[in-house]
Amino acid sequence: RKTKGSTLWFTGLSGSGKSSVAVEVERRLVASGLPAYILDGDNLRHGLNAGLGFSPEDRQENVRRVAEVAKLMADAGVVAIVSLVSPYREHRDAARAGHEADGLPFFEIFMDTPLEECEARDPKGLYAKARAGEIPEFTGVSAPYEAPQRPDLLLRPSDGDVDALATLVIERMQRD
Ligand code: GGZ
Repeated sequence: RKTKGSTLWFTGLSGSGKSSVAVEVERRLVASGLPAYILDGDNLRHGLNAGLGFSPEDRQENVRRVAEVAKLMADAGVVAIVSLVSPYREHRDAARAGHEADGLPFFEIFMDTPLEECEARDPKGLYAKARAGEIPEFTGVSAPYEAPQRPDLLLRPSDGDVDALATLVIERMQRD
């Protein structure tokens, strides 16, 4: 393989901080001359994944499509930075297996922010709506989140602010 692309796969609850860290990692990689691009679940659901809901089947298809796009980007030499709740272990493992089959580096990064903290932050008011029964199958409230058992990197709020977490991600990436 001639390129130096790879996939950084952020998984975690809504409001766990995946996107904030992803944005900072993207900014630093691009500043250092490495092409990087964020694939964010919430954004992609307006375009590529419009029409998909939050049933287990639709989430599987969501994760599958994003994994395929990430593979294409990594193959083209880009660092694909995926930010998806991706709550099912089986679906994330399939994303990893697809990358490994093509010889593309894949890092599973678990934003291990406790539900209570995500819910206290509730930046979009989604947890309040979910608790009120207005959003069915909401991850952490009425749908499962299966935590990674062996993530390539585990990030907790106690590890620091967005800058500190981005540093840990880039260090982990450069270690391989
Ligand atoms: C989880 C939901 C749901 C339900 C809407 N469950 O904080 P956000 O708003 O921006 O991130 C969440 C996003 C999750 O989409 P993903 O494509 O990442 O999910 S998955 O990987 O599971 O397919 C949240 C919003 O969409 N959202 N309804 N029911 N998150």
